[in-house]
Amino acid sequence: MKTMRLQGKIALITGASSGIGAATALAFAAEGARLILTARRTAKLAEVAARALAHGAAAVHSIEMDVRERHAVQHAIDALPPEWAEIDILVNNAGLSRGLEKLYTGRIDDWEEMIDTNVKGLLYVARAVVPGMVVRQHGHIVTLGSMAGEMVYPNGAVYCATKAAALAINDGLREDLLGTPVRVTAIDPGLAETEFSTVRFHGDAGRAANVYKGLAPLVAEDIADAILWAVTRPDHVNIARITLSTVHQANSLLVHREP
Ligand code: NDP
Ligand code: 8X3
Repeated sequence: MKTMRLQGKIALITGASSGIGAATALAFAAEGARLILTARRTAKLAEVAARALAHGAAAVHSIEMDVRERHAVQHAIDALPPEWAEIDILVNNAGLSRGLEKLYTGRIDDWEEMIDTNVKGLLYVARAVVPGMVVRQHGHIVTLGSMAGEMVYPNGAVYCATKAAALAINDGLREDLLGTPVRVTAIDPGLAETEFSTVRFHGDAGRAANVYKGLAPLVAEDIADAILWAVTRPDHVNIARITLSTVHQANSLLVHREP
């Protein structure tokens, strides 16, 4: 009989309605986790919750949450029912890109949305969840960075800056938690075909599909697999950072496309 490696664990995943967050929910579900799924689109969350239960999740608790809403984030964590309050794993995943333009012509509203979500939202969620982990002397935070945070690509300065910030926040958190058993991991994927590019191009699916043309991109399940691996290492092992990409991508700037 298969060992359920996350049995008895509570995992909170932000951005669980789609892509990497949804795939992580299903990967954790198959290991028997109890899942707190959060995002803004509740209908999509409900679909993921049903699939998670079918995959083996011990229980699912869904919360409508916009990570940009500082007080609502704190309230949602404070108001968790006691049986859900002791979060073992936080996957701080909610994020997005908007636009692909030169910095000097970019839309400032796009910048605000990326910074508010990818940087401030990441901080708000960590600030609400991590104190409980310190009190309980147990926990693991997984931050979704990106290859884009390791090397800037043209027309992506602001998105790349938010992901460089995510990496800095993740590294700083690991330093600040030194002396506790709480673990901190950054996951830095390259190109992965999710709703990411459709969101980036404000719903232009044709333009989004072109991003992955001629290559075999990562899929959300590849990244979920890396996250699951990181959180199932022995308690004394901290995976600091995993960078993963399709074999067709060397870094943010170099991609091989078949004609
Ligand atoms: P998707 O667009 O498929 O999923 C993004 C998720 O984030 C959705 O569930 C969305 O939910 C949620 N989200 C966005 N804004 C907010 C918000 N304000 N409050 C709460 N939730 C929000 O993209 P991915 O799965 O690809 O992206 C997930 C993470 O991975 C992001 O941080 C992204 O930057 C990162 N990443 C993605 C890569 C890729 O190539 N796809 C590569 C490297 C990193 P909802 O809209 O329902 O709120
Ligand atoms: C997502 C990867 O290269 O599309 O962070 O920006 S990329």
